Amino acid sequence: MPAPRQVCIAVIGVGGVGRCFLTQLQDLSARLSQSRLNPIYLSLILVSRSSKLLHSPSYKPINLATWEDDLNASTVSVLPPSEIASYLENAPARVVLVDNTSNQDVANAYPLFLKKGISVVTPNKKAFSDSFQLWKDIFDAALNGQGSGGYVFHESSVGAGLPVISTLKELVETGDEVRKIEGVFSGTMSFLFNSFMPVGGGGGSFSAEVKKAKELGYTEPDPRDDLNGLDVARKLTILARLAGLEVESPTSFPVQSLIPKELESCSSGDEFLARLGEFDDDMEKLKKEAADEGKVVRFVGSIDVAKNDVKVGLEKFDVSHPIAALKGSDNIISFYTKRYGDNPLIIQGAGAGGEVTAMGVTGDLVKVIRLLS
Ligand SMILES: NC(=O)c1ccc[n+]([C@@H]2O[C@H](COP(=O)([O-])OP(=O)(O)OC[C@H]3O[C@@H](n4cnc5c(N)ncnc54)[C@H](OP(=O)(O)O)[C@@H]3O)[C@@H](O)[C@H]2O)c1
Ligand SMILES: *[C@@H]1O[C@H](CO)[C@@H](O)[C@H](O)[C@H]1NC(C)=O
Ligand SMILES: CC(=O)N[C@H]1CO[C@H](CO)[C@@H](O)[C@@H]1O
Repeated sequence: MPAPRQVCIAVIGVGGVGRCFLTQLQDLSARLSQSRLNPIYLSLILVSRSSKLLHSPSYKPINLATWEDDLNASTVSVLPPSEIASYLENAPARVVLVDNTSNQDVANAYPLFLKKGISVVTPNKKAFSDSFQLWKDIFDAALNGQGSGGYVFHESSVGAGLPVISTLKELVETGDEVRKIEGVFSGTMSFLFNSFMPVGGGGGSFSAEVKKAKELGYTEPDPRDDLNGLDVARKLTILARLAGLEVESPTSFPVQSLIPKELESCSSGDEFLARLGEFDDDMEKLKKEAADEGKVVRFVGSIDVAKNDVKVGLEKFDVSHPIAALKGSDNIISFYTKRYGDNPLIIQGAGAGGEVTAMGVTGDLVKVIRLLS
């Protein structure tokens, strides 16, 4: 009978996603340890937020039921990624690091973690959408790349828990020819345009819809962080690279910003919102133009693989197109491939939210545990 196996978990970032993940980890840990044939024991050995860190020099497991109080009571301040890597490297079992931050420094350290045999699972887009060199360094170090280190998975970095990345990888690995990827990749932009120009008419002015989206909590604290298109550009960068294109960075292809030039220098998000109405005429004109053609306006990203063409911005879609029929803040991603022909493979559903994003992370963790066993 094989000895019971142990896997150590470290979690950096305990916001919406991290919190949901730790709840899911409690269930997963109980289920895996109760397997009669093949029990696996998970121990949480490090938890960190931006100001504090909880760990134990003897690798004593952190209690999953009281981690929050224990973290708050900790007097250890946050450690640089290199020191976290040294601590994890000497753990008594294989380690999986869950990065639930949107921090670039943590992302830059992935090659270091991986080389030390530490696996990484994360919803953080930064590592995979920064320079092409960082992308190469990560997959040159990873065991599921060219290297011999830990495994790396990042399903939730595009479309939250939706199986976007795993589907694209499977299409590529099984030899299908991916020709075009197109979709709505931002919950915020989805909500905004589904309200601004619903199929069948209606919808308020653009500035009013942005204010409404902010009040409902669908935007970043400063809505310009959504309207500049960079979040969508990062997701497109990841998918284009997985489809085989060497995209240099999320700013190396055309990205349409919805921030009027004159408002780029506003000193605050509130000042920006107060003045956005001055530019409603431009968006109204676009809306009318689309309506006259029997179309709606949506904020989309697309990748034409053969033409090596990646772009993000506003486009018009016939009211019968699946992108036009999207509801709420849902995402939709269409894969046009040789096998699927004229009818693309379409993935649609919630593309944001703590529970579904954490599901993608937990799913990645299950994959890594299976590979390590
Ligand atoms: N929420 C979603 O629907 C969703 C969907 C897809 C992908 N994502 C991605 O998931 C990630 C997390 O998103 P979020 O909304 O949860 O972000 P968030 O609310 O900003 O939470 C970030 C967490 O990371 C911690 N943190 C930041 N820098 C750190 C550092 N250097 N060391 C240790 N901890 C650090 C923060 O600490 P404090 O607690 O001290 O502030 C916080 O706990 C992001 O990369 C995001 O893009 C989110
Ligand atoms: C822990 O600290 C955070 C941030 O300071 C706070 O938001 C949270 O409510 C605290 N949690 C507990 C259980 O005390
Ligand atoms: C992906 C993820 O886990 N994101 C969460 C990380 O933690 C912060 C809070 O500190 C949440 O707001 C995020 O949703």
